[in-house]
Amino acid sequence: MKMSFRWYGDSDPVTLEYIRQIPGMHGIVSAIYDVPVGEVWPVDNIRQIKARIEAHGLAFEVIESVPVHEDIKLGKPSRDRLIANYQQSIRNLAACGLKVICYNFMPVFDWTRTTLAKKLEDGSTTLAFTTAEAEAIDLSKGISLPGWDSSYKPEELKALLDEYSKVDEEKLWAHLTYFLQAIIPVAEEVGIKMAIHPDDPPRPIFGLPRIVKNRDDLARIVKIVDTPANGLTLCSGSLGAGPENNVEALVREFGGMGRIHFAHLRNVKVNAAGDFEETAHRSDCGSLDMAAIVKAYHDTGFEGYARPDHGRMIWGETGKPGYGLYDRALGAVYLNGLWEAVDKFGAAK
Ligand code: DNO
Repeated sequence: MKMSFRWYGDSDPVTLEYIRQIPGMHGIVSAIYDVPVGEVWPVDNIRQIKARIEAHGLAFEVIESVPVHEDIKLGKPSRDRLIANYQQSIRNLAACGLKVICYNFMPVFDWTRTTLAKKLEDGSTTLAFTTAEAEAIDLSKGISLPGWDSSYKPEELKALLDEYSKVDEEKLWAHLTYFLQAIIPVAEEVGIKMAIHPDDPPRPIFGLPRIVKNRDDLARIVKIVDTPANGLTLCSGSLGAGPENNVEALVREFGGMGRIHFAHLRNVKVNAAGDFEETAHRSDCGSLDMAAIVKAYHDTGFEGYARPDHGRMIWGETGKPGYGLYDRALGAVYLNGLWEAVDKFGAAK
């Protein structure tokens, strides 16, 4: 398991200098943030960020994310040009030594929370989601959410939602299939592993279709193009917020098939209705047994990349919700500790 840390580039208050001081840190997960969605990522930009990261003694082998343009998800005629650009970005990233590309296929909204700073008993704050609050959001007034790299103006959002009103789940599956059939052969040829991120939360929101929610969706995806280059980012927190999902079992099934290339490891406290708040990484803080999940990775011989996912805000830190330094660093050290313990004392017979 290669422990990694997400870094948002120069605008990130968490610096590479700090990240390299976290024990057991292998590398950085990042992206090119100044190329518009749908355009090709130039080799020069990739080389520059890679050189900066490597100058800090860290590897740069994972991209999160190369975003998928909405026209591809909508299946519009313009998708062929956009897919050709995506293929070229894959080639350029491979030429610079990148190994894994994380992406998602969520219409319009990436990860969604209804509260960014819910106060916990210990005084820390965390991200949370309730369906009741999500349903109360009036999309006609526009919306700005933390997962977005850019927020839409109300009229743009309305136009996009209108277009999606004609796309049901099966259409979205067809559009994902078209995309994967075009990009996976390119990824395979140049030695890149694609890793789709699950929907977060793992259910339809705002009436939009979502198709990466549970075991059956993941099983269907890996079959669309049945080759290791068509793989998964297994996000314990996203899938774990679906009461029907057993994350440990998912790791055993898809890790056992060699299809998990990137592990997002975080804990959530979730109720039977799927409302949840994010917690510290330790098992006793949330609903997920993180030790069992890490052991499942170990048992399946996982050699891919992992990162502590969101953290709470602790010790007075301010910054990008979910992406402060302290709680994520604690998470990384805890997860590496679990791994070391399983490795030395708990390996499967
Ligand atoms: C949230 C992240 C997601 C993820 C994308 C992948 O914190 O895990 O935004 O980066 O869904 O494309």
